[in-house]
Amino acid sequence: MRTVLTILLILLLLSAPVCAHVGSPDVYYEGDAGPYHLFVTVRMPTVVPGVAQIEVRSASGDVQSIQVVPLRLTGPGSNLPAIPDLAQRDMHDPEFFVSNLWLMEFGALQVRIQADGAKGKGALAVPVPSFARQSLPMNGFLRGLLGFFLLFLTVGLVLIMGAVVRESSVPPGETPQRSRARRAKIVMAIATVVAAVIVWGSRNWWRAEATSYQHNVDRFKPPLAETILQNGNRLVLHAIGTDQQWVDQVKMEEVIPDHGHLMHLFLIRAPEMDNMWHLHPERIAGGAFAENLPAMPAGQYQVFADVVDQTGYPWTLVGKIQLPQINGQVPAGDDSGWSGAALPHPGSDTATAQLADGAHMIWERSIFPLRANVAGSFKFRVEEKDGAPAHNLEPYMGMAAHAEVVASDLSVFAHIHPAGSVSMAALELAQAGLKGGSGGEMSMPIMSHQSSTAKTSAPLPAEFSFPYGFPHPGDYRIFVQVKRGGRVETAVFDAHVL
Ligand SMILES: [Cu+2]
Repeated sequence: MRTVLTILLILLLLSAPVCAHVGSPDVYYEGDAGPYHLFVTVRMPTVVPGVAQIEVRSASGDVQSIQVVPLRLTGPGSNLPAIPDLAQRDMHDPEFFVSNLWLMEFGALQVRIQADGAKGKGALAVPVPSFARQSLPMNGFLRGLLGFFLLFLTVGLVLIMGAVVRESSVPPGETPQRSRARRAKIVMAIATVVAAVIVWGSRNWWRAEATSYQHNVDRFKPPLAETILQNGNRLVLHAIGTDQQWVDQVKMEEVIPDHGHLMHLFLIRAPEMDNMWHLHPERIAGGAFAENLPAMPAGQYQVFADVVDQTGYPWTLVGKIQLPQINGQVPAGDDSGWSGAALPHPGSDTATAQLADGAHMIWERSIFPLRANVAGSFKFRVEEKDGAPAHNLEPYMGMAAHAEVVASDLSVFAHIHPAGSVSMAALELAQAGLKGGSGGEMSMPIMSHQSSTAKTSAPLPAEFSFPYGFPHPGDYRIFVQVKRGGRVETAVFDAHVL
């Protein structure tokens, strides 16, 4: 029996399709667990419950052991971690630790990581949005095999019942009495009906399970951003949930601020991607969001709107809008925009982008070519016109830089930061939980929400990096945004990923 189960399990695993892409599910994070600087990658399972792979790389050589445990980010259970798992240390690469964790639940989870080594203990928590990307289809062979077993067991049950009634009390060598044979037929008829009812009930149970699972898959798909233009330049955005449970649970009235704003709205002219706006609409009555658009050219725009719900789950609302030429203001405050060259032909890679005043941003690419699903630290450097490191970088919405990674076919949109692909609001919740929980110091990746008042602080280094991995091969455009001399500037890079 165990071998059959093993075969079934292997078949189930093999039947998982390689990937159907919805965004960028894996989580990349870089931060401090007490005295240890760690790079964390959480490879998310395709289905939930499923096994996530946690990869931890230590920047220094003094981490002896890594322990990991998943738990809810907020609400019941969020401060009651189970006994953590010890991650495996790589034999050939002692700074690299791997662990496989079962994620049992949908929604906002976190993975707590405890590092132990020469400098004592340290902990960090990585928020993880847990969702299933699809229902796994059953392959034909497994279907046939299970069908065969179903028939075999059902027919076997009926025949055995008949044989028991007919022959169990017949001495060896004698034929069963006719009355027993008749009774056996009746019992077999009853057994057939009972077996049919059980099979029918099981089929309904299976279907109900499959439907409720599919419902969970649909519930976590990106919700729709319905946008309308009013009075010539006012954009009003409504979140449209197609799933009733989503509508009941995720309330736009209750979304929490993420690096200083309730919503980060990105408008990208598609398919050219020659215009990109990063705006911050205000919430208005009824859970809608609205903002007066800046001056922008007419065209078809792709809408990506980032919000974080009250449980700490990050949602990207997705939509489209056809806009006429907008005669608005220049973007102000934390709002920013970029206009430039359209997407180049597929396969293009760029490593230098122009900024204002002859300055430029350089992508210090050490890896050629870029490969999908490989975690890396993408380093960027800002240089003045004369090549000297820029000395006037300041925090933009509390961080050294923001980047938006967009696949040329719009199948991927990721808003990332030097701390990684995690939502900053969710990260703050995870940190708060860590402080109230088992302890461990953590550095604060957000310097300050009051980016506009940060002018008095010392300038930021001219170099910064983003931990990230592209989710699938293809062409990507990366918008890297920094604040320099009081002005938000956007550098645009194109990347071809194998
Ligand atoms: Cu950002």
